[in-house]
Amino acid sequence: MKRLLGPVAVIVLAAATACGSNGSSTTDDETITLGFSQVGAESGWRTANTESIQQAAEDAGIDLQFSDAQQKQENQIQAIRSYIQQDVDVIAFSPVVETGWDAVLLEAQRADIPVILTDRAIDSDDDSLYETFLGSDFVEEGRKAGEWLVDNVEDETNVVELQGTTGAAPAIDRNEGFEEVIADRPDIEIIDTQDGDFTRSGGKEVMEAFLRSHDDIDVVYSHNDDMGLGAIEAIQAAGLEPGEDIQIITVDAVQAGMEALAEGDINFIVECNPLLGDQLMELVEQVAAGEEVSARIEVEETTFTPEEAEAALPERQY
Ligand code: GZL
Repeated sequence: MKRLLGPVAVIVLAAATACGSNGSSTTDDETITLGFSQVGAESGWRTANTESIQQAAEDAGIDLQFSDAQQKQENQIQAIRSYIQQDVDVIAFSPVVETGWDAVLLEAQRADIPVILTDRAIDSDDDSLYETFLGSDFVEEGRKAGEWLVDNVEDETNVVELQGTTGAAPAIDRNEGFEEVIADRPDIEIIDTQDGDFTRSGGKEVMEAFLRSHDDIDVVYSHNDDMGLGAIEAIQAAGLEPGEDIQIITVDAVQAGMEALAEGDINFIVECNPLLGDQLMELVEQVAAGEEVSARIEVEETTFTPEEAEAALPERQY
């Protein structure tokens, strides 16, 4: 279905497809086709995000063309170009890094295909290249992590930071928010920081290197649960007690992270909500109908202590 322009759009029919979504269906011309380029499958958060998007597309009767970029920008650019070729109604994607998108988004604009950013943002001077951003405030997530640390340590504290993928919005912003808060505490110092690529194996390798380089680590600040879980393996292999000898703060609050938090291997988790599917499909329908949408839509999220994780686990959706 091509995008209805302006007031002409009276009723947008989200007709049921002949069978499931993900492009396997033969669809009538009233069905909206969404081209979605996902970052990859690097973490528990990403898996939950993908499942949310796929389920929501099916529920909304939207024909979803889905691609996994395996955390490579060139794969996302290629996927977006293929959606332009297919002349989909809407393109949505989670940009693996913040920069390098203007050219391909200009191609989508020239093809009159609206673009929605989900999860991660881009750094561009031209905000006409996309209709809206749906996701979290990563700087605020970093501040929440810093606030817990400031409230829970009294004296000299050495922090090592497991950063997410270099150039990714959550990595840049979670570092910014955390540093903003600890700046007021000269006794809290980040003694080392390195990219663990948001993966469990990356977190383990970087933590092993940190432990070889430093014998005075007090706290790990990990930009996601998966790298934090890898750090736990490295800390245990070094004969140290995670959560005790070395405290751990992470971001996401996926199932495995929350279980480690409840067990005391992690001390505090800042939630980053991956369940964007339903809101994304509502935006897709509005944008396909030519309706105006807010430029930025942020999702609700909270924080967890071990006790709160224990209580929340039975009801968690991811
Ligand atoms: C955050 C998302 C990040 C998660 C990681 O919205 O982009 O990417 O925090 C994931 O787990 O890999």
